[in-house]
Parts: sequence; C-alpha cells; structure tokens
Amino acid sequence: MSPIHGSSAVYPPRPYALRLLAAPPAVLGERVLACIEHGRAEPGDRDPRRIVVDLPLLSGAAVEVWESLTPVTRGERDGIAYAENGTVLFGQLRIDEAALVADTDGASAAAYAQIENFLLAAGYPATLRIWNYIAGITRGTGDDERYRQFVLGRYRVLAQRGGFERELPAATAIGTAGEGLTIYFLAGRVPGAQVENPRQTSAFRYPREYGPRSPSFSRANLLRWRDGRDLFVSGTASIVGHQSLHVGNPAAQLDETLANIAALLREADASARWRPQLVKLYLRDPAQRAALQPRFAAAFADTEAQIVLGGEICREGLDLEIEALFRAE
Ligand code: 3EB
Repeated sequence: MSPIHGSSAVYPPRPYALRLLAAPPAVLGERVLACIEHGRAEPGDRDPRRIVVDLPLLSGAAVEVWESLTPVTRGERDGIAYAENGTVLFGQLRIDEAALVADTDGASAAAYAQIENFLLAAGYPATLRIWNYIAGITRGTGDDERYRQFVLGRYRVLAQRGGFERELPAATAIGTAGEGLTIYFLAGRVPGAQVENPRQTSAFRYPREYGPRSPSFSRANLLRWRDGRDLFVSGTASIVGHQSLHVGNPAAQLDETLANIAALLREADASARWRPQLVKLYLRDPAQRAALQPRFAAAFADTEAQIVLGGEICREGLDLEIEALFRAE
C-alpha cells in the first residue's frame, strides 16, 4: 500500500520546478533549491546549493536548476550542504579520495549514516532520489571492487531500518575520472511509492555474484503532488533479470534499456500519459555518442531536457545507462 493516503487535496503542491541552463549563474537566486553543474566547474562562490558533478558534458544543458515556489532556507550542518522549502530538501556531501582509498566500505557507510542522521534531525526522514558519483567505480577486482565496497557500506547503514526494502530511494551510481565520492539527494517529509520493474530482478534481491551485499535502491520512486505525479526513474541499463545483456553491442543495450523504462512506466501506471521532464544518458565511451544519440533523442522527443554525459557504468560489460524524471496528471 502506498504510504501516502487520502485524496489529492491533502498532498502539497509540487514543491519544485526544473530549469536547464547553458552555464551556471554567477549568483543563485533566493528560491533556488539546487544548482547541478555538469563538467568540471570553475571555482564559483561557496553556495551550499551548488552541486558539481565531475563528468564531461557530451550534449545538452550543462546546468540543472531546481527552483522552489516558496521561500528557501539554506545552510551547512554536519558536513552536509543543503537547502529546503518546508516540503523537500536537497543536500550534498563529498567524501575525499583518501578516505575511499583507505576504506571504501567504511567511508560509504559513514557517508550514508551522516545523511540518515542529518535527514532525521532536519525533519525530512524520506530519501526520495539519490545520486552517487564515485571516482574509479570499477577499480579493484572481485569483492574488492570499489562499487561493490560502496554497495556494502550503503547496505550496512540502510538495512538497519526495518522494512527498508519497501522504502528505498531511486538512485544513480556512476563512475567519474576524478577523485572521491559526491552524493546528492532529494528528501521529503513522507516516502514516495517504490516501483520495481517486472523485467528486472529488484536490485536489493540481486544474487551473491554481484557482490557481498545487494544494491539498496528502487527502480523508481513515485511522488504524488496536488498538481500531478512525478516518477523518478533510477539509472537503468541493459539488465534483464539480473544479467547484463548485449555486451559489446551498445545499440542493442540502448534498445533494451528503453524497453526497461517502458516496462517501468507501465508498472507505475499503465493508463497514465507519462511525459519526460528530464532524461540523462551516461556513456562509458564518449565516442559512441554520435551513433546512439539519435535513437535516444527520438525515444524522448517530448522533451528538450536531454543531457548526455560521459560516465562509467558500474558493470564492466555495460556501455550506457539512462535516468529520467517523468510527470503525469
Ligand atoms: C543496475 O541496474 C545498474 O547502486 O545505486 C543503477 C542505478 C545501478 C543505481 C546503485 C546501480 C545503482 O544494477 C547499476
């Protein structure tokens, strides 16, 4: 059952609006909740709402601005930079490379514990959507691989909550060529409704072969607002069941990924008209953009908010991943 009850009249109005820009504003307006800057950003002001994602921009807008309709409070507390408007909170934290090198599992667990404690204290106990950008995500072999150690640390914290597998945020985990771990997140007062994909094994049920603990994320998170529903879709790849398909064939991976997203939209609500608001394609090899972008662009022709980034997928055999935000009435 959805944790949110009652008629739509009890839901708050959608508390953010998304705007894309070609370049970061020199100064952020009072009502900005988060300004996500792709590509290596030149040192701007130290506004806690600036979130730098260190991935090469291959196509589309460099900057994503999440604006509030109501006044925003911003600050920094317990190592987390944040902004909130009474309904949602955006926050970020950075873990430096030395901490990852010393103990990826421990540093990841510490980061997630920090986020959990911060959000509880701030009155936003529900993580709705979370992004993890991990330098050298596939460095190391077997269970020592950085991604697997990150997954282990995250699990150790999130699994402490009873029933955690029914309230997992939608997530992205992508590798960078830089250093350290950047995590940013959208949190709310109440959880969304978790959506899983009938074509895919839930990540939290992946078998042992993918690591000592399974990845703690949902395939999508459905948020209900008075003026409509938002579906945050996790990073989605060419995985059916729990297996990577079409290894060595990026075009076929793109088709499979699109089929996964279509299935997820049907699962969330087959009768809804889901319109994309923002789609991001991550490519392991930037040279594949020319071949893949036309199909990607056509699949999401309803929106110009299409961003293509260079980023490493957490499984060696996968060349691409797509995340998205959809909206329906
Ligand atoms: C997958 O489906 C692909 O560990 O947070 C996608 C999105 C993936 C999020 C995460 C991993 C994560 O398993 C990888």
